[in-house]
Amino acid sequence: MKTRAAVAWKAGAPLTIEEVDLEGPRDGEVLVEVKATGVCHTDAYTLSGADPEGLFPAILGHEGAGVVLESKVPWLKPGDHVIPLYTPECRECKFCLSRKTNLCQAIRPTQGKGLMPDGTSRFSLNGQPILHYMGTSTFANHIVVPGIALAKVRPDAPFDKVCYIGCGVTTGVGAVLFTAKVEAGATVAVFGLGGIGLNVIQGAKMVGAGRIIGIDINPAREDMARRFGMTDFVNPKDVPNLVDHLVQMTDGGVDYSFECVGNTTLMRQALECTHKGWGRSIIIGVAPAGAEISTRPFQLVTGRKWEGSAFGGARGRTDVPKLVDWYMEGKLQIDELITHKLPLERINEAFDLMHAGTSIRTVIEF
Ligand code: NAD
Ligand code: AHE
Ligand code: ZN
Repeated sequence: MKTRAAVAWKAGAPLTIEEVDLEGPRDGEVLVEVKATGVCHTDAYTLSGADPEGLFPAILGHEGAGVVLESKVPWLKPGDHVIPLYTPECRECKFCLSRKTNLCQAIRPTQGKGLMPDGTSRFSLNGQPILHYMGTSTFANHIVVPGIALAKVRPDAPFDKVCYIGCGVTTGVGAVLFTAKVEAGATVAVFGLGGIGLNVIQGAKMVGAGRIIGIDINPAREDMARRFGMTDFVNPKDVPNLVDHLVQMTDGGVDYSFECVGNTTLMRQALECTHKGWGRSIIIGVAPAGAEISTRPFQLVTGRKWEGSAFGGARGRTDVPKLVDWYMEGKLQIDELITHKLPLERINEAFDLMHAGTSIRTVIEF
């Protein structure tokens, strides 16, 4: 079939809207009509050329929601509403069976090469293959994805809101609930108050954190963050030493910190502002190719822990439908974070709004 898609031809170049060819689903695969997709900073990161796995030409996008049109797996049927999962859940691999991680590896090698599990692409244009991205490619109106990479969600949930659960909401809220398991009363610092950081704040509020400190160089982020539960705001530009400032504010350091920017200097500061003996710092931000983190090992010897979180530690097919329910029950706020909506033809503006710090999330509706 033909479908409309925004194609990334090379690093740093604007996306162009093309009518591409899409082959139908093979065994274990599903054809989905994408109804809406968010634009996450990770799409911008890959488009910039900083992603070692960034291959071109490709159809980016990994924060979508849509409807099944054709299914070659028994657990999905046409008409089902789904959220594509860049972290699938096969429930059979060593990783899924371990119960220690959400990082299902069933299709990870081909996914990282922009290919379906059989090593081929379903997208092409004039006979030239176009690569998939993160196994999802939600900047296309129709996609073929492995059935293990789809969460079935309730049919009354609005696509233009729950698409954000496909990455940002789950990543932020999940990092608090599933990765860190923050307890009520804890002091939390959130570095970066964008589409991910605000969801970390939302998660921290949900679990009853006592104090939630937000850190961002964009002062415009303060209002929204306070509405989501931030109790204190720090602009690093206003303090001589960010770590000292945070440690003094919190009588020795925070219990948990979350880095939601992808900046290795901030990652170090996020670790070093945690409390001696028990502080835990969770890296969420994605750093450019070749970047490395450093600290004095003494920071770890003295009881701090440095960790990371992908997709909020969520098991997609199991946990994503629950987050959709929480949104529908009014337990999760999403609407306020979707600051802009655009048609696919204007998708490049979504990246401009993100880089200018004007948007939290832009959602593209097909
Ligand atoms: P965003 O652009 O919406 O937000 C980034 C925020 O960081 C902005 O508010 C910006 O002002 C702030 N910022 C930038 N530099 C800063 C600095 N030096 N100090 C303090 N604040 C600073 O991006 P996003 O969509 O929220 O994504 C954030 C990061 O998380 C990205 O690196 C993205 O790739 C990554 N990410 C990771 C996962 C995961 O599973 N680990 C999932 C989604 C996104
Ligand atoms: N391709 C990059 C890594 C990118 C990365 O860390 N991705 C996150 C999700 S970001 C969503 O917005 C992730 O889930 N990582 C785990 C995985 O298996 O990719 C690189 O550096 O190579
Ligand atoms: Zn993302």
